[in-house]
Amino acid sequence: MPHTLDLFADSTTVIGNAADNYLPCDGEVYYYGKILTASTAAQYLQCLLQQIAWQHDRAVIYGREHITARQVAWYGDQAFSYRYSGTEKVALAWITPLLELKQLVEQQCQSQFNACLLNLYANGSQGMAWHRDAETQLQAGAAIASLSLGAERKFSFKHRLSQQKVDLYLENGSLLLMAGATQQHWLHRLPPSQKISQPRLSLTFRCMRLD
Ligand SMILES: O=C(O)CCC(=O)C(=O)O
Ligand SMILES: [Mn+2]
Repeated sequence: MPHTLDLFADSTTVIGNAADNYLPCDGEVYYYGKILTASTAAQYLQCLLQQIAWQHDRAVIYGREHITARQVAWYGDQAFSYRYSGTEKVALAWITPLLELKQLVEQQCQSQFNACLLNLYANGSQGMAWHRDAETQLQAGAAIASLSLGAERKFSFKHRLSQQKVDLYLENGSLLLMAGATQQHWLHRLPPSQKISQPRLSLTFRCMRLD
């Protein structure tokens, strides 16, 4: 039996508040803060470390294949194929803890998602370079919600034209929503930090096109 944490029965969630748009123009980024208590976040972190089918990612950069230090996993409503950075993944079927977290995230940000890309960074030496999530297989303009578990990490945005930067910190158990024209106009990254020795896991809930 998969281990499940009954989120809604024991009031372990916190209602976030995402009043402010962190971006000054050309997109919308809402930070809800912590939507899970520390103990619920810790339980989900342990549960997902064990139950997710983690794999090192392959990326083709300037024609050469690299194996990324971080590990990833791809789940969805159906066997969605997702191609990015020269690699292709086929979505696995949801497992119970992921569906619980999806339900919570959907409730918080009043949006529906049909897939989730998970990233696991073993420590601060691992991160993600500047990029945007604008693949044609994603529903154009659909929001992406990112739930963070584990070590707090800096997250940065950079405007593609003006190069203006916006930084924020993603706390353990927190939710971030990227919406509107964000992916069109802004890049984002998870910068490395040698000071961080603990793991962090992100669940990025997405909307794949159905055609
Ligand atoms: O780990 C994060 O918070 C960022 C992940 C991300 O940008 C992505 O999966 O596209
Ligand atoms: Mn991204």
